[in-house]
Amino acid sequence: MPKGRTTFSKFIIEEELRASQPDPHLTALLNDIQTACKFIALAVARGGLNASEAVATTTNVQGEEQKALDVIANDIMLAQCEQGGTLCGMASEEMDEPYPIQAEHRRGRYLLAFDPLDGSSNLDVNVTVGTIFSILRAPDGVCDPTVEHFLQPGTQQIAAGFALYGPCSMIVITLGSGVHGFTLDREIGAYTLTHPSMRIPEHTREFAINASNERFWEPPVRHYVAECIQGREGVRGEDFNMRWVASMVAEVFRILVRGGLFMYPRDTKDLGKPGRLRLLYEANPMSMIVEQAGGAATTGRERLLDIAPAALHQRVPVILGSKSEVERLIGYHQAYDRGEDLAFDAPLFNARTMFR
Ligand code: AFP
Repeated sequence: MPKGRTTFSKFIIEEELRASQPDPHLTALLNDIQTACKFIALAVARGGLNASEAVATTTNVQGEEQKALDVIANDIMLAQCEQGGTLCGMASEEMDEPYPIQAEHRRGRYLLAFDPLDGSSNLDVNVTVGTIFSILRAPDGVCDPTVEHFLQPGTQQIAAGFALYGPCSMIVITLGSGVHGFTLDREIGAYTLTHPSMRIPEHTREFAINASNERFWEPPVRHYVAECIQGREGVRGEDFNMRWVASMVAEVFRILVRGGLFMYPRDTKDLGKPGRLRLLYEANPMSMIVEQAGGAATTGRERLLDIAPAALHQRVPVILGSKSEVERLIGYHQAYDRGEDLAFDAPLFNARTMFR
C-alpha cells in the first residue's frame, strides 16, 4: 500500500478530530460497520463454493425471495454492530420489526438502518452486490427504540454509506462533509482511501432504468426515456447510453464515478407499492451520498431526504444522479401535474403525447 494512503480507520478518527462535536461512539460504530463489511465480503466471495447460500430458501418480510446470504449478512451486521455500546437499536430490510440490542450489551445513542445485501437476486449470476447503511441519532433519553424513533427524514442522517462486493470490495461513506471511497487492500486487510471527495459529473448521457416496466411508468418518465432513446435525432441532440445492473449499489457507484441518472420511478405495476425501493435503508442513505457528491435525489415530485417516513419498510419512487438530469425530470413531472402536454415523437414507443 503506498505509504501516504489513508486507511478507513485512520480517516474516521481524523474526521472525529476535525468534527465540531467529536463523538468517539460514531467513530466506533463506523469501525464496527467496516468490520462487518469485511466479513460479508468474505462470505459473498465464496460464491459457488458455498452454492447453497446463493439459493433462495425463504421469503423476507417484504415477501421477496431471501437467500441464505441475505440472512448471513444480516446476522453479521447485527453481531458486529450491537456489541460496541454505540447503538440502541437496528432496523433491517430482512427484519419486520426493529432489533433490540441484547441485554448483555451497553446501549448507545445511535440507530442503524441497513439493507444487508442489496442486489442479492444477482448472487447466483456473480454480479456486484453490496450493503447499504444509514446512521440516525435516537431521540434523547430513548434506550428502547420503537418503530417511530426510526421514522426520521433523511435530512436527520448523521452518516450514510454502502459497501460494494464486486471486482474489488469497497466502502463509500459520507459523514456530511463530502463523499469518500475506500478500496479493500487484502494484503493488509484494510479499506484504503482511493476515491477522496467524489463528485458526480454535472453533464451525463447515461441513464439506468428497468425498461421492461415501460408500460407501467408515469408519462413524465416515459417522456424522458423516449427523448434519451431518440438521441441525436431528437430534442436532446446527443445519443444516450443505458445501463441496468439491478443492483442499486453498483448503479450509484457508477454515477459517482462518471455521472448518470438512476430511476426506479413510481409505476402502476403494483398499485399497493408507490415504488420498489425502501426509504429508510436504500433511498435515504443513497440520497445523502448523491447530494453530498453534488447530485440530486427526488421522487419526481419531492426531495427524497425531506420525506417524513410513515413506516419502517416504506417504499418510494427514486430518481437520483446528475443534478441537471434530475431537474429535467422534476420539470416533466410538474408539467404533467399541471396538465400540460409535452408532445413527442418516440419511434420506439410510437408517436404519442404524455397523455395518450
Ligand atoms: P434485490 O436485493 O432483491 O436483488 O433487489 C435489488 C434492488 O432493490 C435494487 O438494488 C435494484 O436497483 C432493484 O432492486 C432491481 O429491481 P428489478 O429486479 O425490478 O430490476
